[in-house]
Amino acid sequence: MWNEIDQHMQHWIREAGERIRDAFQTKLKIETKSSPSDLVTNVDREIEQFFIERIRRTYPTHRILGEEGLGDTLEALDGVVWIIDPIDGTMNFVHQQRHFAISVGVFQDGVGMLGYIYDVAFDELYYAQNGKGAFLNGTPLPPLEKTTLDRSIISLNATWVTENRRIDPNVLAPLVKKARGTRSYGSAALEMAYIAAGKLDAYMTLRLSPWDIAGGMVIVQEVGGVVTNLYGEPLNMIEKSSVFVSKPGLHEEILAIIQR
Ligand code: 2AM
Ligand code: CA
Ligand code: CA
Ligand code: CA
Repeated sequence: MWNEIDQHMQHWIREAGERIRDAFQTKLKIETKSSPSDLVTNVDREIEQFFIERIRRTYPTHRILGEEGLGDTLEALDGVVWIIDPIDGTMNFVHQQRHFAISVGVFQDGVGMLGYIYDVAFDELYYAQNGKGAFLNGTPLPPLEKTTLDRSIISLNATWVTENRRIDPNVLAPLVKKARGTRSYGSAALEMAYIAAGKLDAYMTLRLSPWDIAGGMVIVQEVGGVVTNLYGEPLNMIEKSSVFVSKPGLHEEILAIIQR
């Protein structure tokens, strides 16, 4: 069953990517949601609808959780649930026409079975099937090796090291100081894909929704990366949470610093 779903999805996600690239030739309708930095466009909604139509036609018993709310309202994760972020990194999509991704995770009874992150501008499809490995455009991604903070690039949003209402900047400062470098890409999905591919070593953020991380979780775990909240606890795919994704070894080292 998972191989069959994967075959459909490989086609659907590339077709959706083509539609997004075509949309660059049109005028985007841009709106704000919860704040001036929280953007949504007509393309976000159209791409979510694109997946929903195909999933419903092919798998009428499956349920769908999508960021733009065109799917189902879910209270639990029983059965097969598709968790979809049609465009992760909408601000990058609007301002930069790159560094955004389609992110999809397929879960069964709360367990991640398939994960997809499609970097549309670069035509790079990261995907994984639980127990079968992770791939980038068909090439297997090797297992992640242990590393240490002083050899690591960590990804975090600069807002968290300024005064804010979620975390004491003094907690993160020693981390930023000790790391080899820091980055911020503005797409949680791509940041997780980069960890799976070994391009980043850790990623942390204070409040994300299931659709931001569902695809990435399957892909990262498949190569031996660790995905928890900032307290080191497992994530569930039904509520918002902080997120901390890292190579093995480094995960323990960073947790020890931020929990000090
Ligand atoms: P989005 O583009 O799908 O909304 C940006 O740093 C990352 O945080 C993106 O993955 C973005 O996903 C996510 N994000 C979650 N909530 C957000 C919000 N309220 N405003 C902007 N980005 C948000
Ligand atoms: Ca959004
Ligand atoms: Ca998102
Ligand atoms: Ca989105």
